[in-house]
Amino acid sequence: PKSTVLGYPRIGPQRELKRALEGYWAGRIDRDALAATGRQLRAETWRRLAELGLEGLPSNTFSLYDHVLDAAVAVDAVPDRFRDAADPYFAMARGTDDVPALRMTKWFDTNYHYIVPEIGPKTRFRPVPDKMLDEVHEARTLGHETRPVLVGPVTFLHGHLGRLDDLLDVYGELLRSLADAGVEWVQLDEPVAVVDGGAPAIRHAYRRLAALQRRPKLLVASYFGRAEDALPALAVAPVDGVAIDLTHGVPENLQLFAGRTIVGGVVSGRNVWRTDFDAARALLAAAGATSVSTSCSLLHVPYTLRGESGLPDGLAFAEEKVAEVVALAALGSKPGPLPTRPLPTRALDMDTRRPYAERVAAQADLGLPPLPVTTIGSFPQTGELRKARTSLSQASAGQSQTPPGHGSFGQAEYEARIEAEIARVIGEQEALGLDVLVHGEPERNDMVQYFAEHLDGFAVSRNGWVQSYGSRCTRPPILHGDVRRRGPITVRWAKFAQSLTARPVKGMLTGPVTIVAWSFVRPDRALPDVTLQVAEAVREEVRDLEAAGIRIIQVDEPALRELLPLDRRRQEEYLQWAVAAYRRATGGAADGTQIHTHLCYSEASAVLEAIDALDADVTSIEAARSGFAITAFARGIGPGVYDIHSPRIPDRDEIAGRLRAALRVIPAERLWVNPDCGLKTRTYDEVRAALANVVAAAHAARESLT
Ligand code: THG
Ligand code: ZN
Repeated sequence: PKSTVLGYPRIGPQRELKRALEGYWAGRIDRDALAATGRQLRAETWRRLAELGLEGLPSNTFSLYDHVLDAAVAVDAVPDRFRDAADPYFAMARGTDDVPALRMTKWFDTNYHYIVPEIGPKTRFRPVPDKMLDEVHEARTLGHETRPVLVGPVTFLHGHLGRLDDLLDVYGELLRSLADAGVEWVQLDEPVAVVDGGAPAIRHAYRRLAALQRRPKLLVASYFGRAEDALPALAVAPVDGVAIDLTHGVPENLQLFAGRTIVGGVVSGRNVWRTDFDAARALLAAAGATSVSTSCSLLHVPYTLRGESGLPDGLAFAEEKVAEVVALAALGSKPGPLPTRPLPTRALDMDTRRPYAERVAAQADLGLPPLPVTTIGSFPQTGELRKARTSLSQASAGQSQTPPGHGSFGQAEYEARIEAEIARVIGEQEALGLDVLVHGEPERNDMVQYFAEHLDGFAVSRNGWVQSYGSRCTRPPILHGDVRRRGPITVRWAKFAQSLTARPVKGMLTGPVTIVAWSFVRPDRALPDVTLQVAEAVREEVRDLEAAGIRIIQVDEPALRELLPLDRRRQEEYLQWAVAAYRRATGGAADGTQIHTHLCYSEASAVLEAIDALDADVTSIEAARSGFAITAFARGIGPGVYDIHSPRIPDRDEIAGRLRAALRVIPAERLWVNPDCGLKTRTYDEVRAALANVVAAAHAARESLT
């Protein structure tokens, strides 16, 4: 069979695109220089894929910010308010001083975030094939024929299906332009095919597109699950091929495509582990695959293992996965037993704390005022701190470029700097008049990676960056063994922070589900098992924080929604073990210890009951979209009073208005006052001004209570 991949990373092996983007946004380089970086990255990607022996090279998988935003541009779904901006593309992605950005949300169940196209009854679609055509010609100049990749119309519209026919007119014109340019195949990505209920729209869309007179061959790609329900709908349309994610098993009705191209996605684009070739060949045989591919785009994995050391055996990043695809294509398929997923080996028992009312009584001596004001945990990370951390990790890895005393330094000096920063953050919060303080997390690079670095069973890469959104990346840890806590992780800093103030300092931990969700888990491990192991480590940390005198402990689960299976039939089972893991982590806390949790980006409505079942004493959440849904909880609630994702400073009256609205539905004794997320991506000037207004609004609201 032939070999291909559904997509490739684009941030650059050394994050060249990140640097260029941030340089352009800061005015250090111009649009042409940014475009040149993009061109170099595309050329290098095609060169490397061809060199590795891959046959079907994709194009239009590069993006300056996001491929869904690119699709919006390709159909001219640009809201009028952005058209006059100096750079409409980045105005939509990031906003300007005058216009807020388009909404951003998670791409299915991944840690990638896309820009949500704004589509209304008046949106006028128009074909703008320029970027796709430019990439096709650019590749051709370099000697490569490519298969352009575009988000499919049904996935693109997600929820605005009333506009499907208008959009299909424009997709038809885009396809005609590609055919005119001599493109043989085009790939339309329809991950929505794995979500229930998409089948009728898919049937309609692909009947129309496949019936076009002048078009390239159509390859429809579904991924992130089993497309069982959508396959019959696709099969009735004469599309030329399907790409199927076989890492979720072989759909029984795939034989509907016999005689057409079937691209078998057997090399996982979602983890960093080598493929089991015997299992992959059995899947290819069972699927009747005519080509070998990755399960989804390789966007979700780092570039290469070259340059890494100290990682466990058995890994494959994007380049190594391409080599696997090529090797599997050469070997062909072979009937054999199909792989099965491991089942959890532990029985689930649900930790139960004493009833909330009894905990409230035991926590009364915290002496909190009504409407207590707090923050979510992180404070701005200054450039100096980042440099100090890099410098320390280089020194400790023995590869510092400079001798001690010349820019790099040792553990003691690093710790002194962190303590100085904590003292500053505590001082700021006391001056502002916050009620529950935080230490600000200056010692943490990332809320998941930091814990992974302090737990056995995890490995962290040196350069394994994965794009999270725009120029922002994370380095997901690799969970390869049994998880165990080597010793206290956060206690030293929490205790130091608490020693500086009479007000309570909140201990800050990342929850077990989030640590697992944002790591690459070895595929032969059952997720519930590893998550419970992480929960055990968090539980030990909770116990040690309590012993050190910390009375309020926040255990965040921003990724609770993310691991929710797209397949509805498997959701209940997931929520059971996810909640059990959280309660294992927090259920050992004394009645007098106040447990907080925080969730962000989560479309909370889908997991509302589970959030309630976490049984935290206080839950803070992004309010704009989901905050008021949690008013049903009979415990403490902190609906975010302003959006930290924007540099805009909320004024006092605006916050006071939100508090009045909250007080209409939440009893005063259960309402908390906080921003809607951590402050690490903001500046100190912004944070000081915003929090001063938050405190003023809370004080005014407090007075109105009496
Ligand atoms: N950590 C992890 N995953 C996440 C988040 C996180 N997923 C969801 C959400 N938060 C994504 N948001 C961000 C926000 C900021 C950054 C990354 C993801 C960020 N990254 C630094 C950068 O790209 O410059 C690098 C940070 C580092 O040194 O590790 O600022 O918070 N795991
Ligand atoms: Zn958040």
